[in-house]
Amino acid sequence: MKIQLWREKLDPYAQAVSELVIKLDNTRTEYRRKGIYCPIESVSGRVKEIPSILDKMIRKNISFDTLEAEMEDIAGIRVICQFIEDIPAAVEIIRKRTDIEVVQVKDYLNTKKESGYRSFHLVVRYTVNTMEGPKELPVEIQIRTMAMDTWATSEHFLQYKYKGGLPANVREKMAALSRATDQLDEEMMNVRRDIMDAEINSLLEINLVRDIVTEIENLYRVQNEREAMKIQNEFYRIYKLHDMNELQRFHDELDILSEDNRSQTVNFDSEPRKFEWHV
Ligand code: 0O2
Repeated sequence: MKIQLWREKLDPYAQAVSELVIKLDNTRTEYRRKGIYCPIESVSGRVKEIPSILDKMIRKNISFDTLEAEMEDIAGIRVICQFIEDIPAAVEIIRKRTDIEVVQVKDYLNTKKESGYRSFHLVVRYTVNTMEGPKELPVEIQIRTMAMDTWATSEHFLQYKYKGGLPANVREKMAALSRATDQLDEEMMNVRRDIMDAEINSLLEINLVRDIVTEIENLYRVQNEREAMKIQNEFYRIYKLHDMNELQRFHDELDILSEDNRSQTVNFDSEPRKFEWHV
């Protein structure tokens, strides 16, 4: 047997995982910046641990040399959704990407595994660029709700503890917990609309406040400090009202003033105009 260079083998998978986590996380940021509800709640990833790879190699009679072709979950991405209904939307986001090719679907969402495991898996092909050139790798993307994820994480630890298989009483407890998880997910759907509205409102506030503080900072750089302070104090006064309409009105006025100020700044022939905030 020749030497098996594990690090060399696994490094491209690590690259694929970090790239995909950043890309999918960025999609989430884009939605948030636009104040749109994102079906993806969080994204994480991992490279399968070597003992886990070894166990699977033994179990499935896979050799080191054929790992790329025969083991699809060495690189794993986990996409967490708040609600079951978000899962198809998250799948759509992934399917639409041109840098990911979906090659297989494993639907443990509608067909639960015997263990009680529920999740939607996509096996995809993704290309990383290494020093040796492009390398296409399989990546498993697991998409599930927070509740499903909690169950799977706990059950995964138990699998590690009971290597030979879970004892019957533990299996029964996990099956009962799996049913409770289904119920939680079902009931979460009843409050989905409310939670989505609340989330969108909070995003609107976050984006408005971000814009406002940026505008104030920009004005401070081109105007005198006293004027910028006046505006800042007015912003804090309005913020305390917790009134989105007022905050939006303040934002729009500030926008007009900043725009006005910018046009004065680029007009080199005219005297720079003093910026006045009328309160
Ligand atoms: P780790 O440590 O995350 O790598 P098989 O592995 O033969 O059962 P297959 O077809 O190779 O199944 O892949 P499948 O079903 O997509 O499973 C791959 C991964 O899905 C697993 O990797 C787990 O992360 C998760 N998974 C699948 N079934 C279960 C389950 O019953 N319970 C839990 N907790 N997770 C599951 P690994 O290798 O198990 O773990």
